[in-house]
Amino acid sequence: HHDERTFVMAKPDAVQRGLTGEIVTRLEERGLKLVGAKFMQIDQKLAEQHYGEHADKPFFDELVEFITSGPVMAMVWQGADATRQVRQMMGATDPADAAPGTIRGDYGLDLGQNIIHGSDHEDEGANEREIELFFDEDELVEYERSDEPWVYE
Ligand code: YYY
Ligand code: MG
Repeated sequence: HHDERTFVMAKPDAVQRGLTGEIVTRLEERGLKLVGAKFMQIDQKLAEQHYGEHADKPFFDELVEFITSGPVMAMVWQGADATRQVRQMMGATDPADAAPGTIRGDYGLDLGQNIIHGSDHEDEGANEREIELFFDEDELVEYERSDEPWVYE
């Protein structure tokens, strides 16, 4: 099925470095479909909710500080196996370990500023939980992209 949705975010470093468009372009060109987008500033509460799974980690405070430090582009992308496919395109969490050709591997050097967030495909339901945290259902758009018959058999 082609309708899996995943949550993606261009982080504050990506916005400041003018990489938002590049991230959108890569996902778009892959054939994934943009179904929601919000340019926004994340507040403390939303940051703590979004990264709740890391609340007891030593890097949590820095992570919250970073993600609230400037605007982000929050997005929902849809497509076959979208969550895992986006994770593959993102590359490893630490850009120093991310393969060239991945978004983090091409644009990042530092673990704390790694350009992009995508829902964890190994965490069942993380995609829908994160989408719900950032978007109301009526902010997501259903439509057919004209090239879908050329992307999917
Ligand atoms: O899902 P992903 O972003 O690839 O990594 P997570 O393990 O969920 O960590 C979230 C976020 O926290 C990561 O993108 C960078 C930051 N971080 C960190 O600053 N230091 C670590 N040792 C691990 C993660
Ligand atoms: Mg994660």
